[in-house]
Amino acid sequence: MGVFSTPTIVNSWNEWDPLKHVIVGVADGCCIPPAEPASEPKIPVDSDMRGRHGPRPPETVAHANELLNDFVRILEGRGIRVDRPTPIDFNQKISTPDWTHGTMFGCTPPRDVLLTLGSEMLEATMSYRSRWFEYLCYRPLLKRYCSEDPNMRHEAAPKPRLTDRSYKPDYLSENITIEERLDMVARKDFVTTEEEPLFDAADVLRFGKDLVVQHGFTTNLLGIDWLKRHFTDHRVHAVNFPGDPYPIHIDATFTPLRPGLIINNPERRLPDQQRAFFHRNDWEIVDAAPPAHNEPPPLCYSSVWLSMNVLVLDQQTVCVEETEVYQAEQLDKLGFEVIPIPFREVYPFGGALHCNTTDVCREGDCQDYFPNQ
Ligand code: DAV
Repeated sequence: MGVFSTPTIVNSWNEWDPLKHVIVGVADGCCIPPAEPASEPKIPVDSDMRGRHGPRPPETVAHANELLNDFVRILEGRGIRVDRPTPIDFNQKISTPDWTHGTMFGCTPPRDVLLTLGSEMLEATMSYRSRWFEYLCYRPLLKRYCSEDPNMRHEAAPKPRLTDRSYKPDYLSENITIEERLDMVARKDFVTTEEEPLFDAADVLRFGKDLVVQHGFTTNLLGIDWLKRHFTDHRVHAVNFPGDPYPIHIDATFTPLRPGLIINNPERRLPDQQRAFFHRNDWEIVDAAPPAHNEPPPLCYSSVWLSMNVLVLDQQTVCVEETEVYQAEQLDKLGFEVIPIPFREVYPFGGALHCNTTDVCREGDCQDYFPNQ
């Protein structure tokens, strides 16, 4: 697998320059982990996942893998090199000195774990206990990139302890109505505390010199502060989206498509004050088209807004889930060639096309898209 003529160069500064090399997840052995403080508020009370944990049904794993493999072939057909992580046995108990947890999760969404910026690939702290060891699945690739690209920087953010002090004890979904939760989220009252830096890589969007980071359930202010201190040549901007009752990962909420153009989930609008920063730099923020489905597929954590979790291949070309016809139509009108990708049955494994990939290399260098700070 992989296009062998593509040499290993780790280089990616944004979400839209021509994609050359990418990691695509693998569904093998993916589990529904037991409940934990961080995941509890995200799983709706009436979800089919409540009270259920352990390996996902094998036929769903096989189907997800087929769709992932088909997606890989489409990317390779366009000359993009694709690498895959190495799954470990996720259906085993894990522990640290502070806690034990019944199972891990999987390695389908590399975007959540790894943040590529320039020649650096950074392992995020993560914020779920079930995902604490997920980085191990990517170590074989990171080791290889490091040996093949002398400029590659393999970094890891400080592993968090994730004791009960990292989560608010009273944040259980049964006790909180959706209205109360929306009010809490608008006040930036999230499930995670400020005990220690926490971030998932999928809360970070890369705009060259500027990084836009969602403050929410999976990334706290100390996590954003850590990113600021780490990426000293960059400007880090915290954003939040009050309409999202479960703000986990920015990539079904705010999707940059090319310089100057972002689609924003109309149910999770960026507040006016934060919008001003984009507007004074000539960025247009348009409402994303509605999802084609009223509900997510069975056993899925994510919302129907995975419709906007698209993978931009270059400034004219974008991969969209094939049933998301309204999103495809909007992107077509915005001037993109839309590549339809059958992927809905992968959603339960941790997301759509952006989640299930992470950049290794895009053409281009670090540019300043926000001269008016
Ligand atoms: O809308 O449920 C999903 C993002 C997954 N990386 C949502 C967010």
